[in-house]
Amino acid sequence: MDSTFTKSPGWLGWYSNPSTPRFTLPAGTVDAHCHVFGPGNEFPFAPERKYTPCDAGKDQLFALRDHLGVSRNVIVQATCHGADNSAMVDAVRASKGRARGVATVRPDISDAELERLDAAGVRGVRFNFLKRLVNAAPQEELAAIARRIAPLGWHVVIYFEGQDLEGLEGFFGSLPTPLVVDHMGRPDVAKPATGPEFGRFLRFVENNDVWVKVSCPERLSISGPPALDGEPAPYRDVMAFGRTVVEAFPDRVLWGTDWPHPNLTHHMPDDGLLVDYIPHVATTPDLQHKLLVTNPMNLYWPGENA
Ligand code: 0GY
Repeated sequence: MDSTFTKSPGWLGWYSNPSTPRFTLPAGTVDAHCHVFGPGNEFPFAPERKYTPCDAGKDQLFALRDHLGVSRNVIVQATCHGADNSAMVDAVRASKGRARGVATVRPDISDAELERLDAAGVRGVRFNFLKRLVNAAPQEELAAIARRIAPLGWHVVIYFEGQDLEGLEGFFGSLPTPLVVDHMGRPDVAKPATGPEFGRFLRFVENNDVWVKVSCPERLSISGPPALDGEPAPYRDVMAFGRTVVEAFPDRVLWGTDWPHPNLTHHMPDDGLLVDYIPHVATTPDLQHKLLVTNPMNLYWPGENA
């Protein structure tokens, strides 16, 4: 049952009956980008939120994890919860070591609270540059947060759109932590993966301590997930971007579902199909293992066996 909150008009709920993937995920696979929403009557959405989602709690996330054959999750604080990390932390704790978290924090957060988040399993903070999701925070404020979290060995997750990289890359390069880019920096897939805009992104990754999530084909795609001749051809206009990144930076790529897929307006992806997309961008067992297991383990569970 949904909480007492009223969902944003046109809100699409997550796919309730995902297919069983044809692609078998390697043992130890990490879904390195997903969220929890509420449930709102237990973990209220933040007053400053830009959207009100459906409920999508930890039990539903863990059921999807098990259905897809995923072992672990990285749960990224969603903007609808602002800087109240309670729902995310509750889910990470409930996972019994099978999830890590990425938080949203304000610069006045206490050392004790940072330590509490660290002990719970948080390993990063997210800086969001999408105006439809957050009011822009001053860069000095973000830099101050990065300086606070660097000694904990955390990283900064950055979410921006492709055309904005030019204005932001100097700031990103000045941050003292590793960076993790959401959704390949949101390229405009109407432009070629070999073109100058994506070229700038690839140079940025090459020249900095950057990891890249080759996630969200469903969000970036213009063609969508049509079935051709009865065969799924998942998000083919995004494939060249993902494959380019995986092949150029095989040791610094991550994959995630982005469940429960906030703010999609045209279609809600079948999460099983998102798994079937993976071998189109990571085309060999070796690349798949790095993308799905080795790399996220190195970043989020260093020293642990998958
Ligand atoms: C994503 C993408 C989006 C939303 C959020 O925290 C969020 O609200 O991340 C988006 O609307 O593009 O990564 O889930």
